[in-house]
Amino acid sequence: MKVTSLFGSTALSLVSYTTAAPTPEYHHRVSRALPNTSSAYAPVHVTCPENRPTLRSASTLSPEEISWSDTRRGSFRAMLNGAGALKAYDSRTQGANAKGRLGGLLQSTTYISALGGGSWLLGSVVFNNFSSVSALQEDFWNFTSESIIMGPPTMTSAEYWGNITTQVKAKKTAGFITSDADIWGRMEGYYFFNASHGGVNLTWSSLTKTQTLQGGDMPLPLVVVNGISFDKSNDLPTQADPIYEFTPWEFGTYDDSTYGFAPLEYLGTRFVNGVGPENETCVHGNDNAGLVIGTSSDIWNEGGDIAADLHRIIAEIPTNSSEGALLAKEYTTYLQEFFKRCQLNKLNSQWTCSLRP
Ligand SMILES: *[C@@H]1O[C@H](CO)[C@@H](O)[C@H](O)[C@H]1NC(C)=O
Ligand SMILES: *[C@@H]1O[C@H](CO)[C@@H](O)[C@H](O)[C@H]1NC(C)=O
Ligand SMILES: *[C@@H]1O[C@H](CO)[C@@H](O)[C@H](O)[C@H]1NC(C)=O
Ligand SMILES: *[C@@H]1O[C@H](CO)[C@@H](O)[C@H](O)[C@H]1NC(C)=O
Ligand SMILES: *[C@@H]1O[C@H](CO)[C@@H](O)[C@H](O)[C@H]1NC(C)=O
Ligand SMILES: *[C@@H]1O[C@H](CO)[C@@H](O)[C@H](O)[C@H]1NC(C)=O
Ligand SMILES: *[C@@H]1O[C@H](CO)[C@@H](O)[C@H](O)[C@H]1NC(C)=O
Ligand SMILES: CC(=O)N[C@H]1CO[C@H](CO)[C@@H](O)[C@@H]1O
Repeated sequence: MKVTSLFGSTALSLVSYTTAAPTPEYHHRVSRALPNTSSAYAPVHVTCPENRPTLRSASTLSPEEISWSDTRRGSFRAMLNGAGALKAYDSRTQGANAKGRLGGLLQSTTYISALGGGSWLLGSVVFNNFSSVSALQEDFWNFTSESIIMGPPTMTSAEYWGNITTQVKAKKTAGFITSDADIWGRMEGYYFFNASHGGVNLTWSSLTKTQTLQGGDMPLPLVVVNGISFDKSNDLPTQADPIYEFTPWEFGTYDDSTYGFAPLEYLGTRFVNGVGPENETCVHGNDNAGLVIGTSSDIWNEGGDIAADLHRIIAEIPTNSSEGALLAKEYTTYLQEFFKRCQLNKLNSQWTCSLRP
């Protein structure tokens, strides 16, 4: 069972460059906030932007990423684990800049990627305006509750589950696929995003609208997801299974099976030959930040069945969570659905995709 350990699986890696971007001055206790997209958890159909969203082949970096990378430079690579490591590498941590210490490595890093519990840490840091781990420890994190199932100490379990259920139900009612990852991601939202309603209206793509990312004042956060086909969802992923990634701009994979990326802000839009059709709307708000980290940490297949476990545990909570339990049971994985509904024509590299129900 993974639910009782908040950092059940943690993987975090940094890719650094030799020439550090200038380290900006950080204050530990500034108000942390982000612009966001929709006000509720449910994605919405919107008029597509003038430049209709398109899928792209994975043969190059995204144009946005190429231009962003000009804001930070350099060339070495490190693989590290956890908040302790992050803290030690952060020039804002007291004592981290002393002789022989590693403070500043984080500030000179270009990419920071995370999987599973590592993505909770990464999400918490970047969605609180690239707060330092020290600031989060002082001002926000509180992992004293008995388990993540009971909710943070600032709310009752009934309020926690009532709100999560309402949010996920709104998405389902709006006609979108929901799964255990939605519930799981909402749970994490209340622990890791210092925003109202557990950051219900934070989208991963909204990072691109922050001054901190635009100005190159933080590394590019990448969330990695191990894919596995639905019929093997109770097994561990193998080397043959694809690895997907969320960047602030895109979602996709370099894996041969797909080898392409979709614009994250419009995830869920139907694409025909790689473009959102002229006569159709675009889906907006499907890249909820909690859902992104919930997807990365949706690892219940390691010796169990996340939906069944969640269903059982939620049912044991002394609150009216029967609806939450029902929602958790519907464990269609949305990534699965996404790629089940995507067809790549290998001859012309054109895709037809849909994430709509
Ligand atoms: C984000 O952090 C930067 C650096 O500390 C600060 O200048 C900025 O005001 C913060 N933004 C918000 C919205 O708190
Ligand atoms: C985001 O959600 C919070 C809480 O519901 C709300 O106060 C805020 O206005 C929302 N922001 C936008 C832009 O909808
Ligand atoms: C969390 O939000 C509260 C209230 O806005 C603020 O006082 C606190 O500094 C925030 N914590 C962090 C780490 O940003
Ligand atoms: C966490 O919450 C509990 C219960 O409200 C409180 O007693 C404790 O002091 C808090 N811990 C931190 C580190 O804020
Ligand atoms: C839970 O939802 C209720 C109703 O929308 C709201 O009043 C309350 O503030 C929410 N609680 C949290 C902690 O977001
Ligand atoms: C858009 O036009 C295409 C081609 O005419 C058609 O197949 C499709 O059903 C239309 N979609 C909608 C939502 O009307
Ligand atoms: C609990 O949820 C169920 C399912 O929505 C509902 O029918 C029932 O009225 C709720 N019970 C209470 C006490 O709120
Ligand atoms: C403050 C901010 O950047 N809000 C944005 C939220 O997302 C919508 C849709 O992309 C934008 O139009 C807003 O500018």
